Amino acid sequence: MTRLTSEYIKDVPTHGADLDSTIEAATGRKLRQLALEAAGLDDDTDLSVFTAAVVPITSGLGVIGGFAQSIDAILTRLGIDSHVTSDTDVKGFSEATLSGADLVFMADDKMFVAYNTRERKFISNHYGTALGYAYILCRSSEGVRGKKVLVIGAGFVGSRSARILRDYGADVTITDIIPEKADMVASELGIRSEHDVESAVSEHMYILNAAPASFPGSIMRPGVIISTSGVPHYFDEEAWSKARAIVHDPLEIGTAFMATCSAAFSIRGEGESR
Ligand code: PYL
Repeated sequence: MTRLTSEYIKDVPTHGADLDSTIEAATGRKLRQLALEAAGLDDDTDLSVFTAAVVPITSGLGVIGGFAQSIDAILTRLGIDSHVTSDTDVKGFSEATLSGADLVFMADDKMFVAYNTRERKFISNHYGTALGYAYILCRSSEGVRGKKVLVIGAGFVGSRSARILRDYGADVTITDIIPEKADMVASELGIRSEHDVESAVSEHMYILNAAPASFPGSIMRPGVIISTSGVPHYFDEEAWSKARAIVHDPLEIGTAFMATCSAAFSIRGEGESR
């Protein structure tokens, strides 16, 4: 997992409308609606009944400037009553729980979770990101059932995305710069693996990129749809002109799907941590 930087997330608190217009152009829906749908919740679900606390965590490489504030802005955009705790780490977590927060968001260098204090279950950013980018790809292509879909990256997010897309009925191929990783996930999920990344990109119209990859537009097919969580993130001019949609953001999509899936534990009364 690539560690974000303050520079990379500096626009998150204010870029909501821009991100929504990109997502709406690709899927016909805004982010909040997609995140509710994917969590099995009605479009008119009132998330303002949930309070959330975001706890800055100083362990490891420490706090990322603006990270907690970005999460807070994303949750507020969803309609959740959110705040950043005044303390960090364990003291911050105790402040969150004593304040009665329903959802606690916190991230160290290894994991970012949304913990539902009512149900004692959590949703990881790996899962929220995998679900978010897979669902956006699915909605961007009027469904992926029976369609050839390429997943680039066989790490936490890529392997979970591949499973979700397979379960949506897609004909999934997975690839990774370490071929053995792709082979292992392919064998576990009963999907295909491809060792030649460039050849795989040139053969697919639907791509979920979960790696810090950047591939030239010259190998892409016109009209390709790319749902890409990978950071760093770069596509050349030819890629932008050829693609029907390239959906990316460094933090908001994964966080929004974490939030609705975590709230769904309380609303639907079912589901397990993941
Ligand atoms: C959750 C992001 C998505 C991509 N990479 C992940 C990352 O950068 N993780 C590290 C997050 C550290 C946050 C820091 C703070 O400000 O609380 N502990």
